[in-house]
Amino acid sequence: MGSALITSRASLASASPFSSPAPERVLGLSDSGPADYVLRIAATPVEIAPKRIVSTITYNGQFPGPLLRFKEGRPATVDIHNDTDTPEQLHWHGQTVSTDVDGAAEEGTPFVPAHGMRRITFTPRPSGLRFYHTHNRAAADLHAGQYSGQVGPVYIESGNEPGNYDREVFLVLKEFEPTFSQGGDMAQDFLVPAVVKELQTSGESAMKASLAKGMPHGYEVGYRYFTINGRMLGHGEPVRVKRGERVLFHLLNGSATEIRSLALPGHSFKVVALDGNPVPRPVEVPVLWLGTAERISAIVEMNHPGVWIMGDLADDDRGHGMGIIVEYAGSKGKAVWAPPRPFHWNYARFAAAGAAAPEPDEVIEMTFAKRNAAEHGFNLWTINEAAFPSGSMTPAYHLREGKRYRLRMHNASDDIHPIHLHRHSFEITRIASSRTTGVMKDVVMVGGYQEVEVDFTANNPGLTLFHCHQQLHMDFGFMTLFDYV
Ligand SMILES: [Cu+2]
Repeated sequence: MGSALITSRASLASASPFSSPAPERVLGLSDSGPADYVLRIAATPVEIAPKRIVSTITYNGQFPGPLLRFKEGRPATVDIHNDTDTPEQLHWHGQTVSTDVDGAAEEGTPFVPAHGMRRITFTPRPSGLRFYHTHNRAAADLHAGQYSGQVGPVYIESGNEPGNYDREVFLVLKEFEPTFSQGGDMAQDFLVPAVVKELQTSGESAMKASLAKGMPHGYEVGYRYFTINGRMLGHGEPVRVKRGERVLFHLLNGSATEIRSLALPGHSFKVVALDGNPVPRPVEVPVLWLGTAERISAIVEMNHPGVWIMGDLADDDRGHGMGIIVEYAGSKGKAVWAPPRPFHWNYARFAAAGAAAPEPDEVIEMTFAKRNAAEHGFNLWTINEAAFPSGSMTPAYHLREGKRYRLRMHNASDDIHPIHLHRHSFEITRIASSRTTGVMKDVVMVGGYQEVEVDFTANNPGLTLFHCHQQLHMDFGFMTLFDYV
């Protein structure tokens, strides 16, 4: 089941024995009728390769969870059943829903009780590639939260889909069997180098002081198995293509902690949407990079026949499964990998040329910092010196409805942080020293010792969670709450 590529609407309805009737049959407006979708959270085995079976918590007994298609603006009802012993939160990532539905305890969303259920009704928006995942805190429990298999794609149709393509392929990237290590993570340098000296000095001196006191490096998470659509490289159905076909890949990084890359030898990706939102300038790139929870929709013109590995640039991760075979009709043989030319990832490539974003009503300065191994061996993360208190949930920032806010983010650590804002989309307005406009997202990677600015309009009242999407970071302080006055 987990190996099936979800490529058509017809396969969706039959994807799981637990699937509800097709959306056409119900409007989702009544409390008593059948739901548009039924999701069931339970511990299940997932076969990631022949005879290699992992145990994890999934949606509807499959990994990834079923693709849910909605129509933008048309109310939908979803029944969420929880067959586990742990109360759960199901977060509708990237949608502008209410706090009651969003799926974050910090915003006050009720839990789906253990061995219980919740019915929710909401109006799906905005259109494009979204997803759903658990929003539970995992802390030191590597079976909980996003370390589990609770991830599934959402596509919200607007009738105005970007790009010109022959068919769609949804791919969910995900690792299994996490373990802790204490070696310190290797810095990744795929972003445009734009280090701010003061941030680097402050981050490096804090780390040096900690190590000088005899502290070890804080825990990091590594994985044993790597999969695309729940199958290790070479063990799932290949993406079967024909010469001349234009395939629209919808990619989702469903990792708890990892940044992923993807290349397809001899081909390039024309990026048409980031986090589900059409980009002003769809340009071709040789590599895609996705921070935790980021999505990319990209068209590949199939003009280089063969049997290829579409895989992660990291040999070790690809060697342990992070890839999928792309096979042309009529081609045979062993799948081939070749690394792409060196390339820096920069959201600004896809931005509108020459325009400037409107000035915000208010600028909010945020500095991110790491306290090495400060919390029982885990790194503690702070925003403006404050770690999010898991006990109390006092909002740190107060917004006025209708105003435009600019978050000026300064990263005083060497880690890349995929920063996420709930229930709103934001516009990237500055990366390092370059102003940008028109790129709308809900997650943005802020590079080590780098600066990024994003603007958003306060147009969805209620508590709004802001956090790093790296599970280990969000669980240990890297969160804050906005509220509306
Ligand atoms: Cu982070």
